[in-house]
Amino acid sequence: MSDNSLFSAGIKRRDFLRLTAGLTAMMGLPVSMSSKVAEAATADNRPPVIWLHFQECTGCSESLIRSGHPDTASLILDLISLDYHETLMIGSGYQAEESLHNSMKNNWGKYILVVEGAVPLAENGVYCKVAGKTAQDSLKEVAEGAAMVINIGTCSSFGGVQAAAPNPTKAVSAASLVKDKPVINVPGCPPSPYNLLAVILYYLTLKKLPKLDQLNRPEFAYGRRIHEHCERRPHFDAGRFAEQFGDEGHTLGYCLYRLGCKGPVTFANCSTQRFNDVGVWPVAMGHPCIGCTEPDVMFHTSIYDRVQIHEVTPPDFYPNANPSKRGKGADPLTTAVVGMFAGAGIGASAMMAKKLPKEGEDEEDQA
Ligand code: FSX
Ligand code: SF4
Ligand code: F3S
Repeated sequence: MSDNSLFSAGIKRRDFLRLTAGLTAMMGLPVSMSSKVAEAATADNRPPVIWLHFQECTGCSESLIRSGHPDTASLILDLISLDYHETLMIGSGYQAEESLHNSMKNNWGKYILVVEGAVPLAENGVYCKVAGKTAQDSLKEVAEGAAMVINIGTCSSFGGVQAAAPNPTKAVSAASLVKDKPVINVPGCPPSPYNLLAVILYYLTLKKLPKLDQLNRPEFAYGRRIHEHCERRPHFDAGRFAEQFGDEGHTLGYCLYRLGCKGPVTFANCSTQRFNDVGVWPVAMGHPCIGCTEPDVMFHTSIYDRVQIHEVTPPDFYPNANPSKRGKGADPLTTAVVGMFAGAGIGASAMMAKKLPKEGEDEEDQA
C-alpha cells in the first residue's frame, strides 16, 4: 500500500500521524520511533493474512469493522493483504477455497494466520466444519505454513464461552493446539481493535513479536490491571460503591466492585485505550468488567460474584507517602496501607479519603 492509497481511503494525514504517535506510546516504544511506525504503516510490503473462523460469534470481526475514527478497520485492512476471511470476502464456495489454497501456496512460510474462535474436539470435531473439514484439521493445515499465529479474541486464545462448563463440544483454544509456531494471544470478547492494530504494526516496524506475558498476550496491552487506571478507582479507595444497578451510587458513578466488577483481577488496557474513539468502555458505561480477557474469569465465575482482592496495586496518580520520595511512585508502605484497607473491605486509605469530597459536598468546597 502506498502512502497515497492510505490517505485516499479517507484517513486524514493529521489523524493518521496522531494515531501512529498514540500507538507508538501504547506499544511502549520511544516517541522517536513514531516516524518509523508511520513508515511501516505506509510501506509497500503488506503481509498476507489468512483469517479462520471456528466456534465463535464473529464479534471479533464485528468489533474490527465497526471501529471509529480514524477508521481502524481501514488501517488494518490496508496494512495487510487479507487473502481469506469467511465473513468479509466476496467469494464463496469453491472460489473461496481456491483463494485460501492459492494464498497458502504462494506465501508458504510467510503468511500470518489469524484465528477467531475455539476448536471443538468431541466426536472427531464434527461440531465445527468448514468446506467439509473439521476446525482441528483446518487449523493444523493452515498453521503449518504460517510465519506466526495471532489468536484474536478469548475463544481462540483460551476457549471462551464454548469451553465453559459443561463444554459439550469439548472445545479448546486454538492456542493450545499450535505448538511449533510463534503464537500471540489478543484476548477480549471482543478484543479491542487497537490491540490487533498495534500487534501488526509492531511486527511490521520491528520484524519481531512484542514482549509477551505468561499467557502469550502482548505486555504493552495486557500488562496492567483494569483496576489500576479505572476512573471509578477513587470511589473504590474511598469505600463508595454502587450496591444495585440504578441506585444512587450507580447513578453517581461509584465503584462497581460490589456489582461483581472483575477489574481487580483483569489484565487489559480498556480503561486507558478505550473503544472506538468515543472514550467508552464497559465500566464507564456503568457495567462491571466481566474479565473478558482472562482465561479463568469470564464464563467461569458468575457476573455478580465478587472477586477476591489479594493484591491491590495503587494507581499511578497516588502521591507517595514519603515526602522525600514524591514523584517516584508509591513506596511499599503506601501500597501496604492501601492494600490493607481495601483487602479488609473497609474502603480506602485515609490519605485518599481525605482528598475526596465527602457525601453531599462539592469538589469545589474541598479546595
Ligand atoms: Fe465472539 Fe470472537 Fe467473543 Fe469469541 O470475539 S466476541 S465469542 S471472543 O471469538 O467472536
Ligand atoms: Fe473500577 Fe471495577 Fe476497580 Fe471499581 S472494582 S475501581 S469499577 S475496575
Ligand atoms: Fe472485557 Fe473488562 Fe475490558 S469485560 S472489554 S476486560 S472492561
